[in-house]
Formats: sequence, C-alpha cells, structure tokens
Amino acid sequence: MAIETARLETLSALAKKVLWLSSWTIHHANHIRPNKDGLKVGGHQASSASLATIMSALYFSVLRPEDRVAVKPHASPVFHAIQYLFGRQTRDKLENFRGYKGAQSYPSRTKDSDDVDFSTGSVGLGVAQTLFASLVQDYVRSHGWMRDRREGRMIALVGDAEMDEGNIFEALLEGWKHGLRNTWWVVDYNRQSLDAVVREGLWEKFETMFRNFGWDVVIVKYGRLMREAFAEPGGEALRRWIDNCPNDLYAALCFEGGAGFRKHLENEIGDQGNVSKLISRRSDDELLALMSNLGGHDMATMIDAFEKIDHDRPVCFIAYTVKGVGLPFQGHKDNHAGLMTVAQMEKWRASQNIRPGHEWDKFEGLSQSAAELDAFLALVPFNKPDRRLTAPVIEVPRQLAFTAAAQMSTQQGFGLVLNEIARGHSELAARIVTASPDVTVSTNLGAWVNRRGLFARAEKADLFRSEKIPTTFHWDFSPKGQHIELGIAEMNLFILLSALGLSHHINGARLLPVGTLYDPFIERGLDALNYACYQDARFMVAATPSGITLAPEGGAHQSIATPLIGMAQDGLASFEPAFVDELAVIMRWGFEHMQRESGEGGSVYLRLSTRTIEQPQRAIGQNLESDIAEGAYWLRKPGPNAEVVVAYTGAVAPEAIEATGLIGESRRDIGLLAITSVDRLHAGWTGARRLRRDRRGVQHLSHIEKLLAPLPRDTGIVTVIDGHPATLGWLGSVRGHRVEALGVEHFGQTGTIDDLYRHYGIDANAIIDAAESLTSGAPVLHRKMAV
Ligand SMILES: Cc1ncc(C[n+]2csc(CCOP(=O)(O)OP(=O)(O)O)c2C)c(N)n1
Ligand SMILES: [Mg+2]
Repeated sequence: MAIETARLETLSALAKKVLWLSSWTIHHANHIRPNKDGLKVGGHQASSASLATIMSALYFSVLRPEDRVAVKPHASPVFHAIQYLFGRQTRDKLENFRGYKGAQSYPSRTKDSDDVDFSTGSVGLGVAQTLFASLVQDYVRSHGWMRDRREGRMIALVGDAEMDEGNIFEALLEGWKHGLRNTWWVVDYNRQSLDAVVREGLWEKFETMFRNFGWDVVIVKYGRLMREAFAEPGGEALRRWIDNCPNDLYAALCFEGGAGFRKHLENEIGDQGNVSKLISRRSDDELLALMSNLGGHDMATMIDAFEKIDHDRPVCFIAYTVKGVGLPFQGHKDNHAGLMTVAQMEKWRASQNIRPGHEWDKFEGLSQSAAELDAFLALVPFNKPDRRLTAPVIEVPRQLAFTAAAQMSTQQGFGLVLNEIARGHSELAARIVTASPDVTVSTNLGAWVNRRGLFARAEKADLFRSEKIPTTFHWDFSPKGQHIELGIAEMNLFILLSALGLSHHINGARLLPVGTLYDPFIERGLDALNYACYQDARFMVAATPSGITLAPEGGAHQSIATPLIGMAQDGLASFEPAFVDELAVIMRWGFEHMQRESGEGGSVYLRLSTRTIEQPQRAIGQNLESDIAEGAYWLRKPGPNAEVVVAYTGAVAPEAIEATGLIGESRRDIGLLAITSVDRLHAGWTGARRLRRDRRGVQHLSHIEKLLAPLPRDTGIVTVIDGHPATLGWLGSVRGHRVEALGVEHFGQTGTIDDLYRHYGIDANAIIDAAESLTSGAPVLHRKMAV
C-alpha cells in the first residue's frame, strides 16, 4: 500500500535533516572544534550520506521497539543524528564527536550513551551478530522465556565492501543449518569501498548466494523519479543505459554532475528522438537529481520495500546508493576520507535554508512546523525508553561438586563439573547453554550434552539410538535442548557467545553461555572474542587442550601466545588452574562474575589441559577459595630466609612440585607458589598501584604484593608456564626480586610430554638449573633422572 503523502513528506524532511546533522557533526569536529593535534577527524561524511534515507526509513517508520540493529561503522554519525532527533543524544556529545567522552566514531553499546544495540567497528562482525542474535531469540522463545514479548527482527546495515569479510559467509552457512528467521541485512550498494570502486556485477553474486541459503532477496535499484522517467517515451533506453553503465563511470558522473551525465547520455543514446527529448527537458540539476535517484535514496521506495515483507524468512535487501549522495564529493572514488571544505559547507548550509548559528537546531530549514515534527517523533514506534532490558541474577550454589579421582586432567574436571550441574535441577543448570564448533565431544562436553540435549527448533532423535546401535553420546535435538552445535568456525563460536551473552539486555532473559574450543584456535576467532568483550557480552570459554602439553595431538595445535592474550584481553578474566578442585572454585566464581554489573563483571577464559596429573587430597576452605579466585596461593609456604621460590601455573604443576622437592634438599626455606590466574594477579597489582597513586595515603596492597611481601630481597624466583615466559616474568617487578622465567618460545615439535618439556626447557631439571643460577650455594645435589 502506498504511503500517505504527508507522512512521506515528513519522513523525507527528517532524512534530509539526518543527512545535514551527520555531515555537520563531522564538519564541526574538523573545522569548528578541531582537536589540538590538528589531525583531521577521518571521513565518514560520504559513507554516512549513503545510508541517511535508508536509516531514516527504518528508524522513523519501519522499526519496532523489539527490533535490534547493527549499524555499519561509518554510519555512526547518521545513527547519532537520528538519536539526537529522538532526544536520546545530546548536542554536547555530537559537538564532541570522536573527542574524549563524545559520541563514538563507531556505534558502541558500552561507550555511547544513546541507544546502541550492537557495537560495530570491525567490519563484518556486526552483520553476523544479528544472525546469531536471531538464533538466540529463537532459543529464548523455545525455552519459554519470551513471556509476552514480541519477537524482534535483527537488522544489519551492511557496506557492500563489508561483504568481503569471510565471517559473514561462515555465519550464513550456520544460519541456514539452524533455520534462521527474523533477520534482515540491508546492503548499502554504493559500489564503493574505502579505496576504490567495487567489481562489476557484485549484486548478482550476492543475489544467487543469498537465495542459495534460503533468503529472500529484494533488489531496490531505482527510485521513484527514475521509474517515472522510464515510463516516459524513450525511458526504456535510459533504463538500459543505466543498467549497462559500469560502476566506476556511474560514480564518476555522479561526481561530475548533470552536465557530465548529459554529455555521456547524448553521445551514447541521444540520437534516438524520444530519449533526447527526455534528457533535454531536464536542467543539469534535474538530470543529476534523476540519475542519483537510486532506490536507496528514495524514501517511498525504501518504505515500500521494507513493508512488503510479510514472512519471517531472512531477507537481504540490496539497495542501490551513491556514496556521499547530496554532498560535493558524491561518487568520487577518493571520498571515503573526504571532508567538505568550509566554503563547500557554507554553500550547502545556505542551500538547506539553515541560518548561521542555527546548525544544531533540530528542525531548522524544514518546511514543517517544529510542533508537527515533535509530535511525529514522539509517536515513532521505535522511539521508546528502556529498549535495553535486564534480567535477575541466577543464583549459583555455594559449591560446585564433581566426582573426584586421584588422577585427573582439568579438561576432564570441566566435563565432570558440568555433568554434576546437569544432573541437578538448579536454575543455574537451566540457564547454562553450551556451544562448540565441532569439538563438543573432544572437549569433554559429552556428558553435559547427554543429559541436556542439543537445541533445535524441531525435534530430531539420534538415529543411532533409535536404531538401537550402541553409542556413547546421545545426539538428540529438541526445542528444549541446551547445547548449540556449530560447524568448525571459531568466529561463529565467539559471535554466538556474544549474542548469547547479551541475552539479558536483548531478550530480558539471562543465559549463562559456556563455549569450548581448542586453545590455539582462540587466535582464529580473536577479533570476534575481542568484540564480544568490547560490547560487554558475558560468557565462559573453556579452551582445551593447550600449550605444548597436548604433545601427542601434534605440534601444529600447540599454543604459546594464549596466556598473554588472556592477560591482555579487556573484559575477560583468564585462569589456568592445575587441579580440578581449583577449577570447580573458578567456575563457581565465573558464573557469578558473568552476572555482575557492568564495570565489575565480565567474561571468563579457562585455559585447560588434557594432561592427567595427581590431584591434591584436601578440603578447600574459604581462604583458599578466595586465593584461588584472586589468582595465587602458597602450595608450599617459604620460610623467613627463603633462597628461592618456584612460581608455576597450569599443567606444569608436577614438574614444579618435583623440582621444589629436589631443590629443597640443598636450599633453605624454598617456596612453591601456585598461580591460578596470572591475569587477575596482574590486574590486581596494577589496580592497587593506581589506587595508591591516585589517593595518597591509601595503603591497599594487591594479592601478589601480600604474597611476596615476606620474601627477603635476595630471594630468587623461578617462574614456569607452558606458554610464553613473559606471562609470569613480571613477578620480579612486584618487589624487585630476580627472576628466571621459563616457558615456551617456539612450537611445532611433537613427542611425549617429557620429551617436549625437556626440549623446551620447562621440565624439573630446567627449573633446578634456573634456581641454581639465581642462588649462590653449592650445586643442587639431585636431578630428576631420565625416564
Ligand atoms: C575488519 C576491518 N578491516 C578494515 C576496516 C577499515 N574500513 C572501514 S570501512 C571499510 C570499507 C568501506 O566500504 P563499504 O563497506 O562498502 O562501506 P562504504 O564506506 O562504501 O559505505 C574499511 C576497509 C575496518 N573497519 N574493519
Ligand atoms: Mg560501499
């Protein structure tokens, strides 16, 4: 049904205003309140202009409050302008665009104060996030947690060059497997990337690909002016010319203007009578308006395209646009970082009827009255407070149990803890949702999945089971299942964890996501992990096996850098326990940490191992429990005259214990420090120093400072980790102790654990050698004998 004229005029006026405000925001940051360094605040003007109409159509008319949107990073000024018109963004923050505490260059859930649903910036990730957010919505609905909430559509505004990002295709395949619904991707088909003009015929590739995955594809190519011109005598020839015009020529002519178009049109089709008349009837300005009236710049056409969708299948809209439309550099291939000059802006300002000094006035230069526009904006369905939802905290039992054995690995322990949770009927058990990229069984999630089942919208029994063929793992799918099985794409795992881990805000239903993967493949999904943390999604990731300790698994799978990633990743608390009782404490702490308020809580990374080691027989009291969560405790407390301390983390515990025993025979007061989280230790240390600097007189000591405080100055510390030695090397800076940091700097060698620990120098003898080099006494008498 065609949209009413008055409504259309209002929407078009708002789109015009959005284009103005977004360009002015960037102009202001460059020319009116430039930063002190004299640096240009990169371009967004062209990239934003592309989407001003499409986003205005969506935000002012099509979207419903339950919809969620990922906005193309460079359309951030358009987004902020729309929020400003809604009254949800301040002038001050717009004036301070890209400045300290100003509106963000790329929409940010955590740093912007207006209503950002998903943070974007690293192209491709926001797009896939909408797909997984939709799967999560289905999960929440199937588990009966939507209550009376309406289903939202998950919408991404996508740059055409953004579509080059591989993670989008990985997500597409996963979406198809899970029967994706309620997802719209709107491709801003301006045929320009950052550097240049994109390849010809890209839309055809997009079209076949999306249809192939079961999506509806809507191509929005021509605006109304164009369609009207096509209906005139000679119009067909014009349409053919437009369809055949190469992308780079079209872009160049949009830049050159009406005269340029006229020259080409006349040379190429102008001798055909009617079409000549069609062209010559129009002034240069009118001709340019016609030729740049692509579908994506035509309000009525866009509204119509969106409103026609009457199903919940995923839809890809390919909307033709001109990058920088309406601005002096429209279509120019160098326009990505292009900025209007002061003189150009001045001219444009006058043409928009905006008086000097009234640039920020919301309705300046529009023909509608302010009262009318205010009333319109107040009734816009999407313009609702409290779109960001909340959900109560899920209680975590005082202790997480597991069936203990004398010898175990942390990976095994992880499976046992989850199995125990799965057996019970706690709210915690109901809210955990696991996911793994085809390593469910090999990361010990099997027992959990056997008890809790796999998630799918439709029931599907394990055929092996129904055929009564003996099998260890039950692979039954149902809408109540609690494991989401993914294909082997680690980016998908982290984007799914991000979507699950935002469910309390997006769906008002809290989920406690737990993902598993092999530790080295953290690096494969790192950008997605980083973005998940950046937008404050909450999840637990168990990465196993790790390090060179996975010895027989093969050299190619060994990870060295992940402990440093765990330390450096903002929003992620990383742990590398040696024993299963520590792991149970950490997981319990983790489920609480995942639910703490913004700024306090975060996600959790467990670096685990398949190495079976002897477990301590002990009861963990409250002090030890708190030390484990803080990051370290004395496994053997050093005496007052300690000569040497061995500090270890993770699977090398047996070597550290053995070496400590051997060194103890010829050195005094030796200590053994068990480190469960070097990340939390380091963060605590830097935090305490900052606090003491900022608030003079405060005596607060961090956990590691307290642990090392009793050591004499000349005690030597040997650190050992199956990972990069720099991870623990900083311990010497805490109180000025000398350190020998042992760890792994190369990888790829295969062999037994003993072979590899010896080869890389993290075995008991290497620890003894290091201790000897730090102390002055006689040589340590005993060495570990070769086996
Ligand atoms: C992962 C990643 N790589 C590179 C960039 C830098 N970058 C920002 S936008 C862009 C391409 C812009 O082209 P397109 O997606 O077509 O958007 P347009 O500007 O045409 O609207 C690039 C390469 C980025 N933001 N993220
Ligand atoms: Mg583009």
